[in-house]
Amino acid sequence: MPSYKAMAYFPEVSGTVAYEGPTSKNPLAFKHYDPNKVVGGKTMREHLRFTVCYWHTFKATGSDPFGLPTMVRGWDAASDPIERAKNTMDAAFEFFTKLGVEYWCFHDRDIAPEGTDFADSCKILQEVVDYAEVKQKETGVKLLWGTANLFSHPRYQAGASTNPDPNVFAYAAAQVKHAMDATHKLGGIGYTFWGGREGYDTLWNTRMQHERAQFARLLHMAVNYKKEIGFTGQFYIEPKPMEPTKHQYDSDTEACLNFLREFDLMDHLKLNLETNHATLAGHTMQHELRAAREAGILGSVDANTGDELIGWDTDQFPTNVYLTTQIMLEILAMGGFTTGGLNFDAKVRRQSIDTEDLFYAHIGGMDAFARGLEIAQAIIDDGRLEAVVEERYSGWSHGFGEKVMSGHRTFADCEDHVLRHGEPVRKSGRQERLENLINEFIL
Ligand code: XLS
Ligand code: NI
Ligand code: NI
Repeated sequence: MPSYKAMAYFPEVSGTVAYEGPTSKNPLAFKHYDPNKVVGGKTMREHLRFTVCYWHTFKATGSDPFGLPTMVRGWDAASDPIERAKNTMDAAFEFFTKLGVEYWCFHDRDIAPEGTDFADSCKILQEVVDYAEVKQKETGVKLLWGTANLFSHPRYQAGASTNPDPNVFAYAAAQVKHAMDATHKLGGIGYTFWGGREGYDTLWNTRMQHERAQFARLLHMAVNYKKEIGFTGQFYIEPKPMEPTKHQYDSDTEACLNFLREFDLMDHLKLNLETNHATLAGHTMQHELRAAREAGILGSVDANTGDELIGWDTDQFPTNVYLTTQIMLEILAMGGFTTGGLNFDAKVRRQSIDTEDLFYAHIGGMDAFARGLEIAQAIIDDGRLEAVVEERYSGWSHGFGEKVMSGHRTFADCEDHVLRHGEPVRKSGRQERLENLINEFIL
């Protein structure tokens, strides 16, 4: 990757964060992520497709519902909003390059401030996108996906595409049109729909099915517009059950599957799954990934984690190797990422106020995923886990089981089978043995 000369905002790293191996004590070095190391036939860089998100890493200020911003960033110093946006872009590309990641992603309103009216906002976005295009060319950093922020502005208080007012729907659609143009211009590999306010606060004022159908209309319009402009990137829905709404219509993988099938959108969207959203939905990330993968709609990952006790979307950096192993097992099982990647939709804590904390956070996440990848590949190469599962289901691949699954057996046939074979022989599920087997690779 070509090096990027500006080094104004992150003086703590002078070149690129280096791989120094597991014995290094340097907090600004990788201990496990060695981009060129080959694991299962591909380099770590090719497998993991690390992505830095714009909103948390460069726009988060440390404010929370109870407190003011804690972080003062050099790139926020200018008083002119467009100058500030360009300085932030400089800082972002300096960070991507120093960290050595190949991808980034953004919301339209992260990179460009809202103007005096819609046309003015579009003009500003255009100007910043042109600026980003130059930076991408200079550095070789690519856009994993773009998206539109359809949740921050007060106009979206009752939803964007799911708003009871068609005028708001129109505004949201027009904003998506321009966010798609921006993504297309920057060669985006994907485009994400996260329905922040596409849900309800109370059912007393809500027509749920009507709102779901409105959401589907917006997505169909997006599919049509994609063809119109020749954008070939992958569309994603990012499920989340709640927060800021009480209930979001894209609440989890299985709800999204139902929605996509109901509204004839299965061919057009995959899922971008986020760990903290999975846990908010009362699932594990492993469950969400598995359900999506087996339905053929696993696309990309927002790599973060929640707090076991806080219970909201704390968007923390992932450091748990059990989690990263589970994620990478599913990613390897789908044959690896094609359009997707591991996007750190994660923010440093409110007290982590220095720019160097942004490096520690990403380095930790990248190392945890590098180990997760190696462990997952070792589990696959070892084959014992798969052999146990294979054995467990072996009855379905021949004889009576095979005939049931191919639709050649009736209730009467089943009764006859029971009468001839008697009580089934119970077998252990071997959960503890398998948990120990996984630990063999992790410990
Ligand atoms: C919020 C979402 C958001 C999406 C992009 O919870 O994770 O950050 O990833 O709109
Ligand atoms: Ni996300
Ligand atoms: Ni989130």
